[in-house]
Amino acid sequence: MSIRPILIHPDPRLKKLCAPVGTVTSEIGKLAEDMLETMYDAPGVGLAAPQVGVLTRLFVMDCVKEEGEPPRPMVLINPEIVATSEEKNTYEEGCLSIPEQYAEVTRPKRVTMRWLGLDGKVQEEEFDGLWATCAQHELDHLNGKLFIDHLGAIKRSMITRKMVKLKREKARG
Ligand code: K2U
Ligand code: ZN
Repeated sequence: MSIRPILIHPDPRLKKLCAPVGTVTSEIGKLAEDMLETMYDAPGVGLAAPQVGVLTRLFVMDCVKEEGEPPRPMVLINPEIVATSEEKNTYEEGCLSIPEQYAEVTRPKRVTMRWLGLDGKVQEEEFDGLWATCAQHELDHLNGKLFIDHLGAIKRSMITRKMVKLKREKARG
Protein backbone atom coordinates (compact mmCIF):
# COMPACT_ATOMS: atom_id res chain seq x y z
CA MET A 1 0.00 0.00 0.00
CA SER A 2 1.33 3.43 -0.81
CA ILE A 3 0.01 6.96 -0.95
CA ARG A 4 0.43 8.35 -4.45
CA PRO A 5 0.83 12.05 -5.35
CA ILE A 6 -2.36 13.69 -6.64
CA LEU A 7 -2.07 15.73 -9.86
CA ILE A 8 -3.09 19.38 -9.52
CA HIS A 9 -5.06 21.27 -12.22
CA PRO A 10 -4.02 22.49 -14.77
CA ASP A 11 -2.43 19.24 -15.95
CA PRO A 12 -3.00 17.77 -19.44
CA ARG A 13 -3.39 14.29 -17.95
CA LEU A 14 -6.55 15.46 -16.13
CA LYS A 15 -8.15 16.41 -19.47
CA LYS A 16 -7.60 13.11 -21.26
CA LEU A 17 -10.24 10.48 -22.08
CA CYS A 18 -9.15 7.43 -20.07
CA ALA A 19 -8.82 3.97 -21.65
CA PRO A 20 -11.00 1.05 -20.51
CA VAL A 21 -9.39 -1.55 -18.24
CA GLY A 22 -8.66 -4.71 -20.28
CA THR A 23 -8.18 -7.53 -17.77
CA VAL A 24 -8.37 -7.06 -14.01
CA THR A 25 -4.73 -7.84 -13.21
CA SER A 26 -2.98 -7.78 -9.83
CA GLU A 27 -1.50 -4.44 -10.97
CA ILE A 28 -5.07 -3.03 -11.19
CA GLY A 29 -5.70 -4.41 -7.72
CA LYS A 30 -2.56 -2.69 -6.39
CA LEU A 31 -3.59 0.59 -8.07
CA ALA A 32 -7.06 0.39 -6.47
CA GLU A 33 -5.53 -0.35 -3.06
CA ASP A 34 -3.15 2.62 -3.36
CA MET A 35 -6.00 4.89 -4.55
CA LEU A 36 -8.15 3.99 -1.53
CA GLU A 37 -5.21 4.68 0.81
CA THR A 38 -4.52 7.98 -0.99
CA MET A 39 -8.22 8.94 -0.83
CA TYR A 40 -8.59 8.26 2.91
CA ASP A 41 -5.32 10.12 3.57
CA ALA A 42 -6.39 13.24 1.61
CA PRO A 43 -9.13 12.95 3.03
CA GLY A 44 -11.74 12.60 0.34
CA VAL A 45 -14.80 10.54 -0.49
CA GLY A 46 -13.72 9.64 -4.02
CA LEU A 47 -10.63 9.47 -6.25
CA ALA A 48 -10.22 8.70 -9.98
CA ALA A 49 -7.18 6.99 -11.55
CA PRO A 50 -6.19 9.98 -13.74
CA GLN A 51 -5.81 12.01 -10.54
CA VAL A 52 -2.82 9.81 -9.66
CA GLY A 53 -1.58 9.93 -13.26
CA VAL A 54 -2.98 6.59 -14.49
CA LEU A 55 -5.22 7.20 -17.52
CA THR A 56 -7.44 4.16 -17.04
CA ARG A 57 -11.17 3.86 -16.35
CA LEU A 58 -11.20 3.13 -12.62
CA PHE A 59 -12.30 5.12 -9.61
CA VAL A 60 -12.71 4.46 -5.89
CA MET A 61 -15.21 5.99 -3.46
CA ASP A 62 -16.42 5.73 0.11
CA CYS A 63 -19.08 8.30 0.95
CA VAL A 64 -20.00 6.85 4.36
CA LYS A 65 -20.14 9.97 6.52
CA GLU A 66 -22.06 8.81 9.57
CA GLU A 67 -19.87 8.45 12.65
CA GLY A 68 -19.72 4.84 13.84
CA GLU A 69 -20.90 3.53 10.45
CA PRO A 70 -18.49 0.96 8.97
CA PRO A 71 -16.60 2.29 5.91
CA ARG A 72 -17.72 1.07 2.47
CA PRO A 73 -14.68 1.26 0.19
CA MET A 74 -15.82 0.73 -3.42
CA VAL A 75 -13.73 0.05 -6.55
CA LEU A 76 -15.52 0.71 -9.86
CA ILE A 77 -13.81 -0.53 -13.04
CA ASN A 78 -15.12 0.60 -16.48
CA PRO A 79 -18.09 2.32 -14.80
CA GLU A 80 -21.12 3.43 -16.89
CA ILE A 81 -24.26 5.33 -16.03
CA VAL A 82 -27.25 3.23 -17.16
CA ALA A 83 -30.03 5.46 -15.76
CA THR A 84 -30.48 8.93 -14.23
CA SER A 85 -33.36 10.58 -12.38
CA GLU A 86 -35.16 13.61 -13.81
CA GLU A 87 -34.87 15.16 -10.35
CA LYS A 88 -31.71 17.21 -9.87
CA ASN A 89 -29.54 17.93 -6.84
CA THR A 90 -27.17 20.85 -6.30
CA TYR A 91 -24.06 20.24 -4.21
CA GLU A 92 -21.09 22.50 -3.36
CA GLU A 93 -18.34 20.39 -4.91
CA GLY A 94 -14.61 20.36 -4.34
CA CYS A 95 -11.85 18.31 -5.98
CA LEU A 96 -8.59 16.90 -4.67
CA SER A 97 -6.96 18.10 -7.91
CA ILE A 98 -8.29 21.65 -7.38
CA PRO A 99 -7.54 22.22 -3.68
CA GLU A 100 -9.51 24.74 -1.58
CA GLN A 101 -11.86 25.69 -4.44
CA TYR A 102 -15.60 25.00 -4.12
CA ALA A 103 -18.59 25.75 -6.34
CA GLU A 104 -22.18 24.59 -6.74
CA VAL A 105 -22.78 21.94 -9.40
CA THR A 106 -26.22 20.60 -10.30
CA ARG A 107 -26.48 16.95 -11.33
CA PRO A 108 -29.15 14.20 -11.44
CA LYS A 109 -30.12 13.32 -7.85
CA ARG A 110 -30.01 9.54 -8.48
CA VAL A 111 -27.88 7.53 -10.91
CA THR A 112 -27.81 3.82 -11.64
CA MET A 113 -24.30 2.66 -12.48
CA ARG A 114 -22.92 -0.58 -13.91
CA TRP A 115 -19.28 -1.56 -13.44
CA LEU A 116 -16.80 -4.39 -13.14
CA GLY A 117 -15.64 -5.25 -9.60
CA LEU A 118 -12.10 -6.34 -8.67
CA ASP A 119 -13.58 -9.88 -8.58
CA GLY A 120 -14.35 -9.55 -12.30
CA LYS A 121 -18.10 -9.62 -11.66
CA VAL A 122 -20.47 -7.04 -13.24
CA GLN A 123 -22.30 -5.01 -10.60
CA GLU A 124 -25.16 -2.56 -10.85
CA GLU A 125 -26.47 -0.18 -8.16
CA GLU A 126 -28.56 2.98 -7.83
CA PHE A 127 -26.79 5.77 -5.95
CA ASP A 128 -28.48 8.73 -4.21
CA GLY A 129 -27.28 11.76 -2.24
CA LEU A 130 -23.51 12.26 -1.85
CA TRP A 131 -22.85 8.81 -3.41
CA ALA A 132 -24.62 9.93 -6.62
CA THR A 133 -22.80 13.28 -6.72
CA CYS A 134 -19.44 11.60 -6.09
CA ALA A 135 -19.95 8.83 -8.66
CA GLN A 136 -20.82 11.42 -11.35
CA HIS A 137 -17.86 13.62 -10.30
CA GLU A 138 -15.49 10.62 -10.57
CA LEU A 139 -16.93 9.44 -13.90
CA ASP A 140 -16.36 12.96 -15.24
CA HIS A 141 -12.67 12.55 -14.31
CA LEU A 142 -12.46 9.41 -16.51
CA ASN A 143 -13.75 11.53 -19.41
CA GLY A 144 -11.22 14.33 -18.79
CA LYS A 145 -13.89 16.60 -17.25
CA LEU A 146 -13.48 18.56 -13.99
CA PHE A 147 -16.27 20.04 -11.84
CA ILE A 148 -15.13 23.52 -12.96
CA ASP A 149 -16.12 22.54 -16.52
CA HIS A 150 -19.73 22.73 -15.28
CA LEU A 151 -19.22 26.39 -14.26
CA GLY A 152 -19.30 29.58 -16.32
CA ALA A 153 -16.12 30.63 -18.17
CA ILE A 154 -15.34 33.53 -15.78
CA LYS A 155 -15.53 31.43 -12.58
CA ARG A 156 -13.59 28.60 -14.27
CA SER A 157 -10.76 30.89 -15.40
CA MET A 158 -10.62 32.52 -11.95
CA ILE A 159 -10.10 29.10 -10.33
CA THR A 160 -7.58 28.03 -12.99
CA ARG A 161 -5.55 31.23 -12.45
CA LYS A 162 -5.47 30.52 -8.69
CA MET A 163 -4.19 26.98 -9.35
CA VAL A 164 -1.50 28.23 -11.77
CA LYS A 165 -0.32 30.66 -9.04
CA LEU A 166 -0.40 27.87 -6.40
CA LYS A 167 1.69 25.55 -8.61
CA ARG A 168 4.19 28.34 -9.37
CA GLU A 169 4.60 29.02 -5.61
CA LYS A 170 4.96 25.27 -4.88
CA ALA A 171 7.62 24.99 -7.62
CA ARG A 172 9.58 27.82 -5.93
CA GLY A 173 9.48 25.71 -2.78
O1 K2U B 1 -12.52 13.39 -7.27
C1 K2U B 1 -12.14 14.03 -6.30
O2 K2U B 1 -11.43 15.03 -6.38
C2 K2U B 1 -12.59 13.58 -4.95
C3 K2U B 1 -13.64 14.48 -4.39
C4 K2U B 1 -14.94 13.80 -4.71
C5 K2U B 1 -16.17 14.61 -4.51
C6 K2U B 1 -16.26 15.92 -4.94
C7 K2U B 1 -17.44 16.63 -4.76
C8 K2U B 1 -18.53 16.03 -4.16
C9 K2U B 1 -18.43 14.72 -3.74
C10 K2U B 1 -17.26 14.02 -3.92
C11 K2U B 1 -13.22 14.67 -2.96
O3 K2U B 1 -13.83 13.77 -2.15
S1 K2U B 1 -13.36 16.34 -2.47
C12 K2U B 1 -13.54 16.32 -0.80
C13 K2U B 1 -14.96 16.19 -0.36
C14 K2U B 1 -15.21 15.56 0.82
C15 K2U B 1 -16.51 15.46 1.25
C16 K2U B 1 -17.58 15.97 0.51
C17 K2U B 1 -17.31 16.60 -0.67
C18 K2U B 1 -15.99 16.72 -1.13
ZN1 ZN C 1 -12.24 15.60 -8.44
